[in-house]
Amino acid sequence: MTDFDLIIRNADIATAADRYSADIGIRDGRIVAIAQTLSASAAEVIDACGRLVTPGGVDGHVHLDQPTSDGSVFSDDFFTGTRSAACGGTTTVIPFATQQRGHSLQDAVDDYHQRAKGKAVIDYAFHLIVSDTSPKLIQDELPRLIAEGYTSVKIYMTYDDMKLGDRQIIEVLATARKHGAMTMVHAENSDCIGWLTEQLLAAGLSAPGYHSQSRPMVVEREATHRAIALSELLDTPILIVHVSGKEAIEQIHWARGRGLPIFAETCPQYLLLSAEDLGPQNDDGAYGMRCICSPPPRDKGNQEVVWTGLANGLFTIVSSDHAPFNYGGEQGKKIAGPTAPFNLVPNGIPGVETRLPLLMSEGVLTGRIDLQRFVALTSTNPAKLYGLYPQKGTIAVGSDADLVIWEMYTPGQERQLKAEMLHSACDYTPYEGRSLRCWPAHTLSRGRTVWHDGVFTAQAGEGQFLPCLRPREPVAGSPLAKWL
Ligand code: DUC
Ligand code: ZN
Ligand code: ZN
Repeated sequence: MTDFDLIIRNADIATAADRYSADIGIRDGRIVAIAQTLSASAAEVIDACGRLVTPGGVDGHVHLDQPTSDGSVFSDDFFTGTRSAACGGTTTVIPFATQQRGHSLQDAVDDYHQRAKGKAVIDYAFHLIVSDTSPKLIQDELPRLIAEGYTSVKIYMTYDDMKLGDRQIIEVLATARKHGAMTMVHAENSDCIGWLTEQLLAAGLSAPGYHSQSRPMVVEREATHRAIALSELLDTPILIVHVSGKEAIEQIHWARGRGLPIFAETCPQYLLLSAEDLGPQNDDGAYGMRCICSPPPRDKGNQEVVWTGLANGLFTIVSSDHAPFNYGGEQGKKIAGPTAPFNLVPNGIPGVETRLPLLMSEGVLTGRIDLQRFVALTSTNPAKLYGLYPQKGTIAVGSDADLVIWEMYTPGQERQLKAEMLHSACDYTPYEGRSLRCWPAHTLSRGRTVWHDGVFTAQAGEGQFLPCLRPREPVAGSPLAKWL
């Protein structure tokens, strides 16, 4: 009988707060000891050889095997999507159980559990997407699901099959406040997008590049401001997801200055891609479809403001918004045909595997953000925000042994990112050809090796569902009770 199942020796540990050298002792999938030197015995020893070890990534915004309204099919299911996550150092994903209008939220949750069952290779929780706010949902279903561990709700201010009006948003925020849930908001003004799209199409401007012009920054800025105002009215926190640039950041900065509890997420596409990536880049004119996502990537100036927001603490989390659709075939980006107008192209790009290596390469190793900030943004903060901390999101005694051992490439030995290196079922990466300065050498999920030296080693179904704690205390009554 050994003391530990596994010891990781000579780890250069980085958490959101600290950096130090130690051995990590693991038993039954958990970290049970951290010491300068562990002299106990173990069934297995991994020598980290002084390499950097960070907590496994927590990706709080991932779309896997989600039903769609246009017949398009997400290229990743729970097996390929979580495999891709693991190979890029992410050990927890939170995809979305999506309510279809006219159906219950419980149906969405049941269906999503079936889709995940026997497939996920790393641990996962579910956010809820509310697209229909019947009294039954608001009064019974949502409170019950929050109590059962589905403690975050995403709402859309755009997309015809998903969007909620302000009155409906208020209903959701009131319920979130009362029951201690976190509300995630996709902030874009639907009517502005609808009108601009009609004008562009009427003028014959339908190529992928016009997607950006149909959703200019003002559209995001207005909706961001409105979401903040509704959050203030209801006295409850919100997270603005996938913030793309300066004007939305200015709104969030203003709200924070008023002491409002506004959290913000951004994604690698708003740091590394721009509207130019949607433009025509080869003969078939459809190439830009690959980078169609919403909000759209902006320009270099906006990228810089987003980088600054990472460094100065404006952003709470960096997620991938992994929403993979194949470029080839007829079920993905080209569901409406190879020359379809931009408004009929499925929105979303892959990124769950590249999130950590790109942010480490382009953020930490260029000096734009420090290592502690990197860990906070990609692991600790999402775990806290969504009620999974300290089981997930840190390296500490009692936490799950979700760990990444990094390989840093020596200068001059950088590698080029290629879609064929990745483990998603998606047939492209929008970051093709980018220089990588590092990649996870080893990913452990609850002490199991799931990725090591270029080999994926996990089995489908080894990932576990994680019920989430409430991110904050429920608040009794309405903030407007004094008027009622
Ligand atoms: N936008 C979203 O809101 N979700 C999925 C992908 C995208 O581009
Ligand atoms: Zn969204
Ligand atoms: Zn999304």
